[in-house]
Amino acid sequence: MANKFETVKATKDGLAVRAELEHFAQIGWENIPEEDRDLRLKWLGIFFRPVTPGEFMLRFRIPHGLLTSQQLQVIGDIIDRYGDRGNGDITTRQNLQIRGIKIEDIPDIFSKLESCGLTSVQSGMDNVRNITGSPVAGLEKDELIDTRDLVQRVQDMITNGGQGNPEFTNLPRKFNIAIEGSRDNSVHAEINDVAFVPAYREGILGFNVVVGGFFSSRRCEAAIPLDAWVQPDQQVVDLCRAILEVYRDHGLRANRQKSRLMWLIDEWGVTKFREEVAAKLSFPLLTAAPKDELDWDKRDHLGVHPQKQAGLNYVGLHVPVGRLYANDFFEFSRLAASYGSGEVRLTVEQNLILVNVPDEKLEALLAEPLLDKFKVNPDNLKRSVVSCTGAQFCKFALIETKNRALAMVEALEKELTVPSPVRIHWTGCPNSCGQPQVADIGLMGTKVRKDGKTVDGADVYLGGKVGKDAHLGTCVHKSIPCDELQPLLAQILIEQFGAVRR
Ligand code: SRM
Ligand code: SF4
Repeated sequence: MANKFETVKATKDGLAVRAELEHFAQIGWENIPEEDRDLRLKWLGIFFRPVTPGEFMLRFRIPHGLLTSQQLQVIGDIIDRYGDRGNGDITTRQNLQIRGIKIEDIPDIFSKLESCGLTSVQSGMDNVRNITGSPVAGLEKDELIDTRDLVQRVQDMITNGGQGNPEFTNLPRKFNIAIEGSRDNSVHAEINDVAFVPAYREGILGFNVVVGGFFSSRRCEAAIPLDAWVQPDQQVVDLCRAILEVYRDHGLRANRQKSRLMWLIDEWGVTKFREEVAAKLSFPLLTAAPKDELDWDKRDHLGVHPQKQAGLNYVGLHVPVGRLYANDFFEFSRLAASYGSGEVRLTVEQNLILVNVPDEKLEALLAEPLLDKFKVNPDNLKRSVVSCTGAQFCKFALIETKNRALAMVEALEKELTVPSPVRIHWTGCPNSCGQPQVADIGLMGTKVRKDGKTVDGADVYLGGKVGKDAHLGTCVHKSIPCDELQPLLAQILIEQFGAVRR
């Protein structure tokens, strides 16, 4: 028996609402048929927010997290019209979401986005999410493969160059792809449905492929080897297409809790899955290289770093919990254009990197007032805090996250000196958008009974390892009331991360 979402998709493809946008803009959000408003609009990246009805969220696709100064200006202009209600978040998939959006403005917004090469198509529901890559691709001398072009080509295949592609708008569930070209696993390959990691096979540099990684409230799994190696060219695009076709045509659809790719791999076994995928390719799918080249620990890319291009630098700026306002977009746009090459990069840690800054402009850049807010060298706890959206805008949230995450690290920093960065990830519910399982300390929102009342609480995850030999952390403390978290976190920081009391 098909679940509700399958029926919605079978009745009318999600992309079909594009033809109705002008009409929706005229009738207003209250009068849009519910299935279109709450579900199908997500195929265009337009998310109805029950927490702020009438103020939609727009989720872009920013492949590889690459943005231009012009695009930042356009995004700032879009949210500026909503005053205090407009803001933007850098997401844990190196992407941007903006808020406050009125449905009547969507036709105008979409034409503005198109004019600067941005799209939000197929960014929600049963589609492939933003495709991630190393945020310093093309900039560092130790890079193995510059994946920027590949990521764009995979996105173009999936979205038909941003125009929308009905071939891949009815997957059984969401789908995550990452292509790593660096040595530090900056993309968290292990938590993607498909990830490409650099590997030499018989002296040729290409990618080993891992499949089936995902988080959900029901189950969390790290990706497993497909036992496949591909060249860093059209083979990557073709393999993504083949995997998506197999998943689309054979993925499990009856139970939405069991429809991510790993459930199909479980049912078939990875050998059969591989055979079905290989059968769709026009080239022989080679077995994996014996080892991959992920041999660094993960970096946070904050601070000033010389690029491989002599005399140029990238400058990583810390964006507390990824939150930006219109003026921040304008300012980043200005800094990127006047100090760099007009390009910025987003990271899965929800930060932003200015690139191609000449040595002689560094001093003036570092003296810019904006860098008081977005620091190049924040304290060790603050610099590594990541948070999902939480209760401010997300109806699934069991707790507020972003403000709480910042307040907590500020309180802990007053209490402790921490010798090196500790990655603390907050997520407002078991959907795990804030990836607590990859953190040094992960906090997952929950509700807890305390003194006869229901209060905000968190489950505490420890042991997540990222970069080389990545593995997922596990829940070690359950249902801690949020007002009891600070002493517990302080104790963990002292015992496991070398913190000392001030
Ligand atoms: Fe997520 C659903 C926000 C990354 C697992 N996620 C949602 C929704 C759309 C729910 C909703 O409609 O309210 C959230 C939107 C709230 C809002 O208003 O912002 C939401 N997810 C986010 C973001 C914005 C968190 C952030 O603050 O950075 C991230 C956007 C990524 C992007 O740019 O596309 C985000 N979500 C993730 C990740 C992390 C990742 O991809 O590395 C995960 C876990 C990895 C995974 O998917 O395997 C994740 N989100 C989920 C799930 C659980 C999926 C499942 O298979 O059950 C849901 C719920 C669902 O899909 O039914 C969900
Ligand atoms: Fe919302 Fe839960 Fe995802 Fe946080 S983890 S954004 S609360 S769905």
